[in-house]
Amino acid sequence: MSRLDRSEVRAAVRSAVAAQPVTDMHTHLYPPTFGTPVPHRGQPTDPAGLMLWGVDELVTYHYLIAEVFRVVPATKLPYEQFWAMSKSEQADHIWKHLFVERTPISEACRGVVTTLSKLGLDPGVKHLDQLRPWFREQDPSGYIDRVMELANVSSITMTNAVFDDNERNRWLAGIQPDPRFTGVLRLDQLLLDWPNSGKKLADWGYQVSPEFGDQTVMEVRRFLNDWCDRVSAIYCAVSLPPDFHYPDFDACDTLLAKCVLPVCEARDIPFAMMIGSRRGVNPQLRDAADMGGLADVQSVCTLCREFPRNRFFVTMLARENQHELAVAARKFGNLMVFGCWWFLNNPSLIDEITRLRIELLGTTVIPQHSDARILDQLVYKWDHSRKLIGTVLAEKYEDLIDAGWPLTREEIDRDVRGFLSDTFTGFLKG
Ligand code: RAT
Ligand code: ZN
Repeated sequence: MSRLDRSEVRAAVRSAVAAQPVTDMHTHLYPPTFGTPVPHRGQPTDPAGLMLWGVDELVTYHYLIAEVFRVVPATKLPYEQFWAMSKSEQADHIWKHLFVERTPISEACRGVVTTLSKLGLDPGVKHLDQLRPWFREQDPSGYIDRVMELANVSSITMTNAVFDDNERNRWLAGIQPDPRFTGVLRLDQLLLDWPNSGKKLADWGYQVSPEFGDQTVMEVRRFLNDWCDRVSAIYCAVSLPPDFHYPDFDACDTLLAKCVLPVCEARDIPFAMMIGSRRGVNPQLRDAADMGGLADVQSVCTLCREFPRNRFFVTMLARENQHELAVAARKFGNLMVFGCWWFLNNPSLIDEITRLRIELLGTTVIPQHSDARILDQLVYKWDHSRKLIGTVLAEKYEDLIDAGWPLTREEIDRDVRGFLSDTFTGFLKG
């Protein structure tokens, strides 16, 4: 055991954080078996394919679509005109306005710069045509390996939206598992729109009716089990609006209490709740339409208390919820707080939230997930987050040494392994 001098801490943390492979617990990424719309090597593309990668996808990330409409507002370029452009035209428009005519200083813009640089490309080009040929040469599966190596990510967790026909039909047609990816059953529509999701279940051959009799409960459970099996779900998940309350005595409650949580318990898998997304504030922006709002932490406490045999992953979108949520996790061993979600995935907030969580929860937290939608984003999301987590950790260790603790390199390695991988995989196991 090598006891560290205070002056060695920063370098030791930096190298431990860089060396530790990440198990990324929440992304929207898919393997090539789900098809890709991205042109490569003269191969046929799949226009509705789900594997997104490459420079045009990177630059048209919905975070950047929102940003370009700030500088070229819809009064100058109507939404319909933007959506009628091809993917490359949209990317050219965004590149021109956010990267050439302005400094790409926002976090989402900087992410593109980091990614291109780390791929060995020049982020300073005036036109994306200078970068496109390089991406067209990549083979999608080989490119996944390359990106995972560069980002030092060892496992990618998908978000499998089973109510999306495009995705559902691909599963039904048979998908060969890709060992680099794990599945998660995402249940937004089931829980938040029972009138329509119930109809869909009925169409798919499950004997459900609008009033929740025993048969409906058993059939919804059968549906959940069928799909957990099909996607090999390592957990089930939902994103919920800020006004989600439990109990609220609505269909969502019944589905949670009688179907989803009992199925998760029986399968011994956690249930993830991502709370605070206010959907469609400006629907014209499509995927970029949503914002956040303050959520109710007490509802999470109620669920953790009333379902002690379930395990819950929880993240919230409002900065103002973070302290109460971390305190709630002190009260419930079956609650695991994770990630700086979406609008919180910004350096100043990651720094603040990671500090707060470590101070309240020690090592029992999962500081980050990537939420990548485009494969290449793994590179910047993890590069930026690793540095921030490392800075906070190093300071906490220095404080601990000042307090008299004989810190060792092995302890740092163990903690970093927990933060970036083992706390997540350990919570999955129960
Ligand atoms: O972060 C995002 O890209 C959002 O659009 C959402 O996908 C969010 O992360 C979610 O999982 O609902
Ligand atoms: Zn997400």
